[in-house]
Amino acid sequence: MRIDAIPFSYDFALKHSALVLIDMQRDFMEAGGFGETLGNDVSLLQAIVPATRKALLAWRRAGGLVVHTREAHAADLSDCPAAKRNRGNPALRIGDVGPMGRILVAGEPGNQIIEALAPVAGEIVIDKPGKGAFYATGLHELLQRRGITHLLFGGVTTEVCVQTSMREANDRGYDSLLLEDCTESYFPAFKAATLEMVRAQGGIVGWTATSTALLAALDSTA
Ligand code: C5J
Repeated sequence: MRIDAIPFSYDFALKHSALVLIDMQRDFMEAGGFGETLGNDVSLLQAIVPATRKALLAWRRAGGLVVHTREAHAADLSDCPAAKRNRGNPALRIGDVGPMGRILVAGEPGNQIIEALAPVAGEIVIDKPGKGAFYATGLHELLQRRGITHLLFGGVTTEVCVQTSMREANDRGYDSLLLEDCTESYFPAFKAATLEMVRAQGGIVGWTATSTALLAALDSTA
């Protein structure tokens, strides 16, 4: 299959590819979660839900592998270094009790993926303690076992966990594409800059494309 992408077309075989949705969790997307405790306007992120859902449903229909990640810490915070927990001056820190349970702690209501994008049976869900999806998760080994070589990314936030995961993927040899309208930031300028950074210099990290271009590619082989 071929997607009309920047800086040039992105060729992939569905059976060697995965759609990776980064951290589409209530903690980042909804009021009362981690994103809001950091002072962000979380409503900005809601804009990508319809396009991301459409892409997810089309990818599922085509039979592609789906990976969801959650930024999630153990209840005892043994996987949350002080360098992470003590950053900034948030109203609530990781592990504190908020309106949706303990902030960024695995199993809490706020840590769940939003309903519109909830995983279904057979999809992979990775709990990650860091910003990158490959750090301390076993994701690379899992993808290797399945013969995955190409990753199509969406999720939040563009310049933090999405970009970190794409760079990790690039270092591990995956051809990676970022779906432009399926990723969002609390800072529009950071999203725009990240898209540019990913695809600059001949695609130094990877490709970007719209979800419409992905849907067209999937349709062309249906
Ligand atoms: C952040 C993320 N922004 N998922 N996490 O702390 O991007």
